[in-house]
Order: sequence, then structure tokens, then C-alpha cells
Amino acid sequence: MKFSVVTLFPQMFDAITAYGVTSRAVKRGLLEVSMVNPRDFTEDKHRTVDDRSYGGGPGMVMMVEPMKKAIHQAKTQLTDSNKELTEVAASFKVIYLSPQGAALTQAKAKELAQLSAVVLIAGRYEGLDQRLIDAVVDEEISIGDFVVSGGELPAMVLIDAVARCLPDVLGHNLSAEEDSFSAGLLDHPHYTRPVQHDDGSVPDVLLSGNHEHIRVWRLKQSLGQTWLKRPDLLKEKTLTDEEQRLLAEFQMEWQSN
Ligand code: 9D3
Repeated sequence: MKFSVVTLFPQMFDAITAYGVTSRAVKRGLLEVSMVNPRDFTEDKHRTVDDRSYGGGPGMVMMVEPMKKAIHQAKTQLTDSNKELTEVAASFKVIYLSPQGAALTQAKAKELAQLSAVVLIAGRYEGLDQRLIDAVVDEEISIGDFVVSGGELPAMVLIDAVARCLPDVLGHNLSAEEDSFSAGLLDHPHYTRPVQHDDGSVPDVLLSGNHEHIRVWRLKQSLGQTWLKRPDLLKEKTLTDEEQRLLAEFQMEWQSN
């Protein structure tokens, strides 16, 4: 899968291309991330990339011409290298990271992982001229209801989340399935050596070697922790009979403790 990111700060993307799971995905040829800098498409001495907002106010808007040219360059980078894409338009999208977008979810990350090429537009200042959004953007995506200083961190969050959904990116192919499966619930607690640490010991069931007992304990913990910390997630989920029974058990034990 190929991403071409339009950004004034291409070096920020070292955070995903030089470290961890995403870096390995790039080295293994499963993921490509390239950057296009709108500053390279400016014509004036100061290489200006922002412009004043019609209607006034303090905020600046990203200058139209350099953005338009950079987006065009990002698109042709992706389509020239993969001729089928020009015919199969459904496999290619332009996404604008924006506070006005629909929030990124695990389901959306899975959906985007089906595409073969994506242009990501990371804005700065107050963002893009609306006419450019209307003309070139297929989808607007936010990473949540809080404010960050630009689209770069959101773009990296999106690339990381999507890359994890690509076949072979995670060592164990089950890990991606597990991430998606558990998307509706919080994870269960984890333990490592030693068995006894300060005042706490590892729950006996995890030392038992009984995989069915372990599965049931973990599921019960996931349900219980979700009920305690994220009741909003539980309301969105239909529980199986087993899950209802385990959650009821957790709640009973919680009340008596
Ligand atoms: C007063 C209006 N602000 C909009 C909420 C101004 C503004 C703040 C921050 C405009 C752009 C930005 C930069 N943020 C992003 O580009 C961004 C973002 C975010 O701030 N939060 C969550 N997701 C995203 S995706 C892009």
C-alpha cells in the first residue's frame, strides 16, 4: 500500500518510517510513504505557503496554488507508478485530515487497508480553502475531538492504524485479527515474570496451563474492565450468552468486593 502525504513538515514522518512496526513494513516493501512539500511549489522569494482569510480574523489559510500543485504531484506519484489505478479509481482516495472530519475508527482503518494508494493532506494554520476541499478531497477524517497543531500527527496515526491491518505487517497474522475483534472491548490485564512482585501475584488461572480457563478469564476481564472504564463501548455491542453471563459474574464479584 502506498501513501503520498502533502505536508509542510516531511521530516516529521521519520517517526513512522524510521521506527517500529511501520518502519519494518516499509523495509519489507509492504508499505510505501512518500512526502510532497507544498513549499517546493511556491514562486515568491519567501516561499510563502499561507494567505489571509477572507472575512478577516487572525487565522491564516493554506495558499491555494502551492497546495493544488502539491496535491496534483502526490496523485501522479501514486498513479504513474501503478497504471491500473487510473482505471480502478475505487482503489485510490484523497483524504484530508481535518478537525471537521468523521472520527477515525478501527472499522475505517480496516476499510482503508483495502485501497492500494492514498493521498493524505496534512493541513497547517486554519486549513485548506473550501473550494480545494470540494474539488479534490474524497473524504475528511479526524482523529478525535481534541485539538492538535496540524494534520501531520493525525496522518501518522492513520498510516500506523491502517498499516497494522495490512496482510503480513504484524508478525503474527492473528494479531491484526485480534486487534479488530477486540475493537469493541478493552483488553484484559497482562502479566509477566516474576510470579510474585511487591504485594501482587499473577492470577492462578494464568499459571494453570488450561487454555479454555484462560480464554474465559480474559474475556471476563475484558468485559468487566470495559464496563468499569468505557460503559459507552458496551452499549454499542451485542453480547453473546457467554459474555452476558461472564459480565454478570464480574459485576457480582465487584459489588461484593
Ligand atoms: C478554532 C478552529 N480550530 C478548529 C478546531 C482551528 C484549528 C485548530 C487546529 C484548525 C486546524 C487545526 C489543526 N488540526 C488538524 O489539522 C487536525 C486535527 C485535530 O486538530 N484534531 C483531531 N483530528 C485532526 S485531523 C487534522
